[in-house]
Amino acid sequence: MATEDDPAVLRIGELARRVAVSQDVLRAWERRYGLLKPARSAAGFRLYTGADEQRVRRMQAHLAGGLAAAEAARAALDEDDRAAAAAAASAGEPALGEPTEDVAVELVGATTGGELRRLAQRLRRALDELDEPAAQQVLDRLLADFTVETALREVIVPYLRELGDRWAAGTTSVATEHFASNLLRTRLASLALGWGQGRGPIAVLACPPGERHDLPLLASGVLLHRNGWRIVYLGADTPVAELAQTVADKHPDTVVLAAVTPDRFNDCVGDLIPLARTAPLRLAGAGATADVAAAIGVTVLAADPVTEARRLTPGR
Ligand code: B12
Repeated sequence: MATEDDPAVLRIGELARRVAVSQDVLRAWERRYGLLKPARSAAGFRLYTGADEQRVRRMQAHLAGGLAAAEAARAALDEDDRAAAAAAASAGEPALGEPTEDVAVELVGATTGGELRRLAQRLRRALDELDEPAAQQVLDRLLADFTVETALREVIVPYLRELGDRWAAGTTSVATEHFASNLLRTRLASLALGWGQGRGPIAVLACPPGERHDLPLLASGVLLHRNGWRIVYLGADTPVAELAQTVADKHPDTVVLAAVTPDRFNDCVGDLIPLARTAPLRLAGAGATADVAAAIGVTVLAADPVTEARRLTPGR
């Protein structure tokens, strides 16, 4: 925590001079985007650290690279989160999502990696206990302190995978799995409000017939919208003819079809081949194997939703 006596600590005037950004703009970036969270002196003055200065410089670099202010701030904050998580990992902390003792979690809680791990464990416990208010509280905190990208990659996706493993091993109930996936789905859907707005490229997102796992697709939509895309979301179990009609109506810049098993794609490969000739179709999810993609004549988004949302976005 920065204190006024520390010679490395900066007041707002000094920070503004160093980065050549006005004090008003620095305060606006703090208020609007949470880019800075300065400590306060006894007299209430904002106190900044070298890390704050670096974050402002990264935001400026992203602005210079053409990102809108909100996206530039998010990118700068995300880089901070990742650097802190990497530092925590190289300091020997256990992987995120691993169940750990509360005491150990408290000891590393001062670091960003420790904070993420503590939130992951609290989320797991709340969901296991079917405790909706506690789970929402953890998610509130997670989304206030970290970007959606970090929350998804470091906490929510690892949790879902671990939940699936426990379900397959018979060590968690179907009730817990349904409760958890419905709660997370509702929360992700709330981040999707308004994702059809804007002037960006259009993405149509769907799962093939019979596929009900739409959580990663929903997450991808949220991330794509944060990168400037407009989303047309058809979601789970979409008939190919309906998808084709939507493509004809909306003229999307990309169409992503996601499934957990290749069978879902194989079952409709005959309908997907003609669609792939007229639409910018891509496959995603664990079911999007190289074989199935080759049979349809399309490419695969093989990485995680955070990485693929960035790769798909023009100019990123
Ligand atoms: C939640 C859940 C459900 C929920 C889905 C709710 C919803 N609306 O999505 C419900 C209850 C409906 C469900 C049902 C079933 N499920 Co289920 N489910 C899960 C669970 C726990 C989480 C799924 C999830 O969201 N994962 C998070 C994603 C992000 O992780 P991921 O799939 O590993 O994806 C990675 C990449 O592939 C990529 N990716 C994935 N999708 C996309 C999309 C885009 C656009 C991009 C860019 C990237 C990307 O990013 C991820 C990170 O790298 C998984 C466990 C697991 N390991 O995932 C089981 C799991 C997928 N389910 C499984 C099974 C067996 C079923 C059922 C058959 C169970 C049954 N007997 O009824 C049914 C099938 C329903 C159907 N017809 O589709 C198995 C599948 C095994 C297999 N390969 O065949 C799993 C793996 C559980 C297990 N360990 O056995 N399930």
